[in-house]
This record gives sequence, C-alpha cells and structure tokens, in this order.
Amino acid sequence: MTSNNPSALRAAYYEQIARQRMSPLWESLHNLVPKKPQPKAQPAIWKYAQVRDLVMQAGSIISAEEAVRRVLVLENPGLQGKSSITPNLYAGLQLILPGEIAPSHRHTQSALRFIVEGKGAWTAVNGERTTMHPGDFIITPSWTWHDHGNPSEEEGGEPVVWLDGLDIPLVAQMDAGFAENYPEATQPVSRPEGDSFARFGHNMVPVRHRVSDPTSPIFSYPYERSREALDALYRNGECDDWDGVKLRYVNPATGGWPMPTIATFMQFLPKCFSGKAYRTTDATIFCVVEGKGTARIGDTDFEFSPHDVFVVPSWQPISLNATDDSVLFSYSDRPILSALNLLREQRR
Ligand code: GTQ
Repeated sequence: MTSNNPSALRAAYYEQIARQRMSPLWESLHNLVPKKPQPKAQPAIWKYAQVRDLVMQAGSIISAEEAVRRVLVLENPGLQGKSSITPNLYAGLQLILPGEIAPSHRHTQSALRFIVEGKGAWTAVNGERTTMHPGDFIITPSWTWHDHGNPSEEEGGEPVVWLDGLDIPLVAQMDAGFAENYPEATQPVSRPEGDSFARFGHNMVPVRHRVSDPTSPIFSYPYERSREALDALYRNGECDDWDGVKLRYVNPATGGWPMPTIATFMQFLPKCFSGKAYRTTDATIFCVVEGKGTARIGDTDFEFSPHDVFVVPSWQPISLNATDDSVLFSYSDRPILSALNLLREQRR
C-alpha cells in the first residue's frame, strides 16, 4: 500500500473501522436516502388456474390439524426467503377441507381472510362464528382468538380456499410478535352468528357503545353488500378515470380502517374500462373476484382472471383495463404510511 493510492488507503481504512463495527456513510448515502422509492419487491401475479391444483394437493400432503394453518405462502420474487409479498405484508392461500378444524390461537399480527372459492366454512373470532361465502372479507384482529372450521361432507361441507393477508413482516420488523395457543381446538361459541353485524353492520351502533380500540367491531363484510353498493353507484353514473368505482372498507364505529395496519378496498371496472396510470407509496395486493382484464404494472402487462392474485410494489405505476365487467378486492399497508405521513399518491 502506498499513501498516494487513495483507493488502497480507503480500503485499508474501511477494514480498520469495520473492526470497530463502523462503516463509511459516504459509500451508502445514495442507497440509504434514495431520490425515490427503490422497492426490492417486484410486480408479480399468481394465476389461480396454475396454482389451484397445488393448493388442493396440499389437502393430501398434510392435515389442517397437523399444519395448524395449511397455507401456501405467496412470496414476492424480489423478497425471497422472507415469506412476504410486500415489505410490510404477507399473503397466503389457505385450504380447509370438510370436517377439518384449524385450531384456535391468537397473535399480535392482524389478519384478513378474503374468500376465494367454496362456501360454508367458518371462522370464529371473539366467541362468534362467521360463515364464509366467496367474496366475503373477514377480519381477525390482533390478539383475538381465532379458529377456522368446515362442516363434514355429510353436513354439506366442501373445500374452501381463502386468501390470508397479514402484517407478519411489519410485526417482525418491529420485533413485536407474540402468539399463544388456545387450550382447546376451538374457542367456546358465546354469541350467535350475526350478532356483531346486527350491532354494527347497519349504519347504527349500540347506544352506549364506546370506542375502546381502533379495530372494527364487525368481523365479516359480506360480498353481497359490497357488490350491491358498487353496482348501484355505477348505475348512478359514478366512474373514476383511475379507479372505476372504488370503495374502501371501514370500521363502522370510527370511520377508520377495519384494522390499524391494513387497508382494504373493493372496486368495479366496467367492461372496456381503460384506467389511467397512478402510483402510490402503499404497496397493494389485488385479488380478482369477477371478470377479466389487464393490469399494467411498471412496463409489464399482467392478464388477470377470477381468483388471480397480483401485487403492486410501492411507487410502481399501475393502470387497470377490463375486458369484462370486473370486481377487484385489494389490501395494502396504507394505514401505516398514512399514520407516518409517508403516503404519497400521483395520478397521471
Ligand atoms: O389463520 O391464523 O396464513 O396465524 C399465517 C399465519 C394464517 C391464521 C396465515 C396465521 C394464520
């Protein structure tokens, strides 16, 4: 090493400071403080036609009881090994067969279920069971006991598949994960089905209700109701150039998001809709309910059809086109970005 060779001098210096667990900011500043978001997550799609058989095969590979949760994790190709679909969010396809129970547990992670295929299975939250139908959006808030089950074949049970959306990566980043198992497979049922919906699902709340936490007091947002609202609005002439007809799900007691970390939406795109491009700093996972079309994400076109799941990373331009009347469910980390004043949106 000679003192008039700056790169050799620096390399030797970097070795010395590394021994003291230090590093030179000037080598990494541009990466640490980028001019705009540089998502490692990539746009990606899971075509249900390609994965459905594999999801069903999981049913003969392992029981729901042994698996605890029999789920195929949808892992973003840019986040390999992280069980993440975006930096903050997780997605998975869960299968429950007739007669099975996924045993009761609770954890600090918040979860949503979006029913993809099949009906009649149930999920229990806070002593109340909710029956699943395709297109229903169901929540299991942080630290609530939850178990899933499916009536036996004799009772009319059929395989049910839903999309799980959780804030697992966010909670891991925060080192705030706690979990425990319920002592029995299922929690006791203490309230009849529909109880929370009767209390909170009709633009009314119990007269002496006080808001004690940010989580929605209703557990299920039935597809029928959401679909009806979108339909009525479209017939009334509503149609945004970017979104078509798009509504967000609310906590009826606060007007806020159903859960503190995950935003959820449902939108209708009429046949021949050709949406303008937008980008946002929340990363979004879409699940197709009805219809066909194309999502252009960045420079790539992803053709979508029912039950497909696709992901749009932060700040990637997206535009939606529909070749048939289409309905899309989506969830994102918008509440987190919004609370931290990091939400930006650009519409072109
Ligand atoms: O249903 O409780 O996909 O705890 C991942 C973790 C589902 C669940 C998942 C979970 C669950």
